[in-house]
Amino acid sequence: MAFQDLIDDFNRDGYVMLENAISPEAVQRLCQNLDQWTEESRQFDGPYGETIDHRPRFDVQPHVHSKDNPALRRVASPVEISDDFWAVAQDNAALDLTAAIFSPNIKFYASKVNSKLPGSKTEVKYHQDFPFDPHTNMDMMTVLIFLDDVTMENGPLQLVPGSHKGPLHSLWQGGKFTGAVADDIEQEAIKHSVACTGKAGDACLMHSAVLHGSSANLGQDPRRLFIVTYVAEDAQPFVPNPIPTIYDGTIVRGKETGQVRSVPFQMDLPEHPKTASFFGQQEGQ
Ligand SMILES: O=C(O)CCC(=O)C(=O)O
Repeated sequence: MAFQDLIDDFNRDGYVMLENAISPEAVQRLCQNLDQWTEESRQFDGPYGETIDHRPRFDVQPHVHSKDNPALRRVASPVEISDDFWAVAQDNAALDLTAAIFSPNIKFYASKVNSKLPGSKTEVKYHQDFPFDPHTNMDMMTVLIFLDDVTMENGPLQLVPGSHKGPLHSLWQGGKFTGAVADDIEQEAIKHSVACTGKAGDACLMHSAVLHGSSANLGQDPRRLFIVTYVAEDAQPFVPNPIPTIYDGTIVRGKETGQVRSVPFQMDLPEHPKTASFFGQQEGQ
């Protein structure tokens, strides 16, 4: 598809699929790192490791993860512990497309791996990313790089096309920060969702206001994503980064302008996570 068609699709739908966003060699390198981390996870029976804000870097699925059935579900800021991940975050075709869509000046904000191993039961309740990470403007892109083929069986990302043009939904329910939208909004979202499937190396570029979630991996193969958040250089954060990293703010395309650009919006402020990842918040911990 021509570059301009990808941009037009993104502007209409709030997301676009990009084939071969990273090379097969890069996929292989990232998977080797991840295979090693998954092996290591067998030694632990709960979240472990440490990020720069002293929360666990590695998160496992409660009641499922064990030595014999590793269910590593999240690696926070893998770019800090693997040069392979940092190299991909700084240079990939989805980043080029992000720069073409939002601004020639783009900074790196955060990264994570979401891993759904077969039988792991990991699922993601519906939410928008922006209310977790509000910035002065909404030019924030979540790039989900597929490290495995993503099929209808292994728990693909499900998203609502066009929802980036709609309201910002609260992630607070009944006075508690749940990191998820209300049940009625989720039920409606499920009815209008499309699944993002594709080959290892492809990427889904998703606007930070798109409503999305995903269900458990019911297949026999893993579904692992390297998820990178990029923001326009003139978007300044309102809250501390929920996945803090030494690389936050690194200019990955273009240059620093020292500008701030603001757009009007209203939303509930998020609660900073206390658990290893937002999975804990969604589970009410
Ligand atoms: O892993 C997925 O399917 C969705 C990821 C996501 O929404 C998140 O981590 O915020």
